[in-house]
Amino acid sequence: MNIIKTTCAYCGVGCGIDATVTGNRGVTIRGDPDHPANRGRLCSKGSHLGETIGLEGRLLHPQIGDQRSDWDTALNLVARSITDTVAEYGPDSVAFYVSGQLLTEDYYVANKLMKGFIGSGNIDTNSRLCMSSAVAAYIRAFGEDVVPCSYSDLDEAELIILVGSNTAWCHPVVWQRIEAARAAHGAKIVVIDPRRTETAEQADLFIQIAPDSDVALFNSLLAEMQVRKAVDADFLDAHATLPDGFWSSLSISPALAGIDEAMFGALADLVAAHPRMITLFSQGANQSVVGTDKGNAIINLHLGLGRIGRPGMGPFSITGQPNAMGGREVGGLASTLACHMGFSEEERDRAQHFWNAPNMCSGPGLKAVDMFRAIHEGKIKFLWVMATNPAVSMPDAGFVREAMARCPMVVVSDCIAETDTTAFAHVKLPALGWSEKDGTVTNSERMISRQRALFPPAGEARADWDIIAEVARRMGHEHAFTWADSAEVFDEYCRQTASENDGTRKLDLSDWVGLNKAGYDALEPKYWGGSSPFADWKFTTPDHKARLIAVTPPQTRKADPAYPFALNTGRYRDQWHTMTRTGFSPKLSQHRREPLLEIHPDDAAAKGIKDAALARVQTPYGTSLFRVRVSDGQRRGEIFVPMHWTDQTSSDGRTNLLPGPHNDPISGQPGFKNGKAQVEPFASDWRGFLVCTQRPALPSDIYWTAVQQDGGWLIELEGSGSIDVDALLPSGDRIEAHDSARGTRRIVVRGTEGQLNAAFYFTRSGSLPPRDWIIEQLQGRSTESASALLAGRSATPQPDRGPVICVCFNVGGYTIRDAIKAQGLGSVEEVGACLNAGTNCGSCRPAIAKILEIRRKAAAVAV
Ligand SMILES: Nc1nc2c(c(=O)[nH]1)N[C@H]1C(S)=C(S)[C@@H](COP(=O)(O)OP(=O)(O)OC[C@H]3O[C@@H](n4cnc5c(=O)[nH]c(N)nc54)[C@H](O)[C@@H]3O)O[C@H]1N2
Ligand SMILES: Nc1nc2c(c(=O)[nH]1)N[C@H]1C(S)=C(S)[C@@H](COP(=O)(O)OP(=O)(O)OC[C@H]3O[C@@H](n4cnc5c(=O)[nH]c(N)nc54)[C@H](O)[C@@H]3O)O[C@H]1N2
Ligand code: SF4
Ligand SMILES: [Mo]
Repeated sequence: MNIIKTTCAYCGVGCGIDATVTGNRGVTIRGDPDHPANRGRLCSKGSHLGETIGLEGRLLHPQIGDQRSDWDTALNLVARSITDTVAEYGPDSVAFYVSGQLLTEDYYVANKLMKGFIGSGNIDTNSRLCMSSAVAAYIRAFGEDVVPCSYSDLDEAELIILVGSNTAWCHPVVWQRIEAARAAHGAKIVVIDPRRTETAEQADLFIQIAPDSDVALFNSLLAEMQVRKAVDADFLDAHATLPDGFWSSLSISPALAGIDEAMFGALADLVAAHPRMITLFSQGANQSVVGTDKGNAIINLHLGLGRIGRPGMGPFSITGQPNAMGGREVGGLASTLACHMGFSEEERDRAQHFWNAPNMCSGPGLKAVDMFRAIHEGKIKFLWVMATNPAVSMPDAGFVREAMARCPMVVVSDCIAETDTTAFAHVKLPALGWSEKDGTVTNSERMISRQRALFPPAGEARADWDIIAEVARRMGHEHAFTWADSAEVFDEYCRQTASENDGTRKLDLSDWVGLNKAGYDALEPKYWGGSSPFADWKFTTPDHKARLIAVTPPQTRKADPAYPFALNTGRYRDQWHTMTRTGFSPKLSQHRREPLLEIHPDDAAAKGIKDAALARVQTPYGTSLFRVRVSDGQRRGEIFVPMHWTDQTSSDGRTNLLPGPHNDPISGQPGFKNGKAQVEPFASDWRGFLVCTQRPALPSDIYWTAVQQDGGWLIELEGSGSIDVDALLPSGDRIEAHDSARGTRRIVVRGTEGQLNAAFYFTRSGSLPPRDWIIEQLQGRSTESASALLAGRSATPQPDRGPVICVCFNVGGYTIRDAIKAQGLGSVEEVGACLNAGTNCGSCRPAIAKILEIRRKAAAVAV
């Protein structure tokens, strides 16, 4: 069998994959044992990539309006539209909104076209929403956007502090590496998060801080270290500069972070005792109106203790998307020019010479939130969206939709035909997806790896870089946009990083220059900047010293009685962003089937909100509906909802109608994690669900969510009054049961060969059957009797396995609980040996550990 080495489509861990093509769009996926980022491991999302690469839902040919078009017509239209818009309104009336899910080659070509040939800085990326605060913090501290660590530092660390990172869910393979460091040499794990996440549950110390109080906490830690005489004065003297009055600007004030002295003392003891300390930070730090300050407060602590540039230590911003870093390197942020250069005259001249550019931009462009505001105001008249779904993922998404609806020309390059964003496109361009595209990505630790094509293009899809280059040539830039393949684009990009560099920028890819196609195809994963780019303690500032930055905790927000809750948002373990790919995987859609509103029991009680009922969340920007999960993992006064559901997957569960456009004044990154909101119970008088092989059109006047399951769909329904069942059900042999006392109605529809086509369960006051068994009946020919199908339970009694914990082996929580009890299992390994659960990708290991813990506590109480 022919193994193709490639890199995972999803997160910034950047796991290597050994893919074996097994036929027409069939593939076996294994972790690449030789890839340094994962050494053979893959999480649930990576393991199930094979389920997401079918042609279902793909955009297969260019489209203009609702009509199928051909490439020539579509590309000419896009090129002419840009040229005409620039001619009439100037270069800044045109904008590209791109993505960390593009390859480096795509990004390079888009950036070159906008900044050197259209002549505007208006290219920004969804990485603005993702880690632009970390970028700004690194630049303030080091003079350049350089991540100073690599994953091997995690292997050597004695203390790993996770700030605003649900690592076990969002970077699972890094999490497994952290756990391995704990197993190998007792590394201590601290989690700092307002929510008790599955990551927090596994921590040695969990600091449940108040939202946005990280600056207060890290300042306090540094001040405390000074009191304890743990500051590294020699390092500071030789390698850092401090602003005047730096030390007196700090205070020890754990109360500001919402934690008590004892908790703070425990944290400070760990910090004092363990020089080999990594602070890994993610969206809880970045997505804040003080995100840049949070980054610098973390970096300050490391610099103050001299904990950087040595094995096992450093302030480590972990990136979200597979190529968020590539975008930062190429210059896909509106705030950088290219290849870690800014907009000084000298740097613009340098880029202009290198590109031989006719229309250099004069300065930075608009950052994402401002870009959509300018579209709304009519200042931007042409928008090209590539590999991102802003109608879902931007804050104040209602406004963003209005902006796109007003924009005279919206072009969207995507792999998927129907997304909430393609709904606004005048022109849709089909892009290659993962498994077809071919190029390079950079992961969180600056490691450049190849993504390789497994299959020929779907339909007429083309590579993003190729699409952009086609448009550029049609705008008259033939000479500057002609490459035979992605290898040539990569070579040009590497040459730009090296051009007039002379050691002024750490980002220097001279080593990769001159690779021919064969060399590029054979490229092995490799770091730029080495595994420790600041091992020499020479930073990219003029004096080569790092800078501590005075940062002060933000003012506490004034209480707003109309919106008394703090609104936090984030991710689920098995869904990726707007579900355009993971949503096709039945396995991945088992873990969370609906978007849940997590709320503290006291708040729920005060509001009259019941577990498993619906609740409405309202902010000054919009309203959404969620299923309630009462959870003591939330702090009082704070709620959490996931970002994933869209108009394609729910009637009202779209989260980003809620957050406002407030962003960090330095980085421009939105504060997605600390909005203000009101929560109210949502009254309904019936609830139901439908499992079906074909998804029907769903009405807009009831609550619904739709996820794919093996063999079909699961659609949850809730509302008031009546429901038009006939519109939801397919034709076929129909069996019905009613119970008017409970207002219960059940309908099963079978096909000509007895196969189950749909089953509908509805109740006004009774309960509904569990979902798993009936979903299983969708697969193949169910031998169950009509009465069993109507009951939603097998005629031969079967144990309820509970919610699926291990998606790889389909093991439910009750099965695990019962096995622990019956067989006295004491560890995740023993559960694995008994049930297989947790032995493949390992993403559910933290959940199994939690069940063990609950069982241990219950046993202790019983004794
Ligand atoms: N399963 C899955 N994995 C993913 C993704 C996905 O969509 N699904 N997306 C990828 C991408 S692009 C990204 S950016 C990463 C994101 O990865 P993470 O940053 O780990 O994920 P989030 O859930 O957005 O947020 C992390 C945590 O920040 C906490 N938080 C909120 N406010 C604060 C605060 O004020 N201080 C602190 N210290 N913490 C706070 C939240 O409660 C949350 O638990 O995940 C990547 N990996
Ligand atoms: N409330 C809230 N909102 C958030 C966040 C949060 O934590 N809370 N997190 C933010 C963060 S960190 C991020 S990164 C964003 C992510 O938000 P988005 O970028 O909007 O999310 P995706 O679903 O990943 O969208 C990627 C799109 O690109 C398409 N695509 C995939 N590969 C390719 C390709 O190769 N070429 C092209 N042309 N298209 C492709 C996919 O089909 C999909 O439509 O969301 C942000 N929004
Ligand atoms: S941790 Fe999971 S999603 Fe991230 S790169 Fe690895 S396999 Fe892919
Ligand atoms: Mo992200």
